[in-house]
Amino acid sequence: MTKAIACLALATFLAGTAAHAQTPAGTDTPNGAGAAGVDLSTFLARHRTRIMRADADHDGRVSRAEWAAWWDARPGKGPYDPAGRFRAIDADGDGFLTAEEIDATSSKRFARLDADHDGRVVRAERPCRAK
Ligand SMILES: [Ca+2]
Ligand SMILES: [Ca+2]
Repeated sequence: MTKAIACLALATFLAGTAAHAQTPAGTDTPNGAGAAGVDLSTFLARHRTRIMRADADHDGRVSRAEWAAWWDARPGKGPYDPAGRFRAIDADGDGFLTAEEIDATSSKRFARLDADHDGRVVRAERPCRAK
């Protein structure tokens, strides 16, 4: 179950970056979707940038209301469970997502995905693409 949710979240994330890069799905790209994989700093920066797009008032953190409004405006594109995703990232439970909290969550995910611990996550290590 946990893996399925992570898989969905990752698929959503990858779909977002693929669309952003304007490359066809499944094409190897220099920005990390291909065989070379992504390193931790790229992975963190990408997640942080993506989540911080919801920061409507540009105060450097994403409130629960900003998060909800962001995904409400994009039906079908958000995480499987936006409210649950918010709670998962909001480590101190103050109702705001900070860059530090986003990075901490992304670091844990990176560590889980990096099966051979070489510091890069390659396509074969991504749960939805390993078949
Ligand atoms: Ca904000
Ligand atoms: Ca917080």
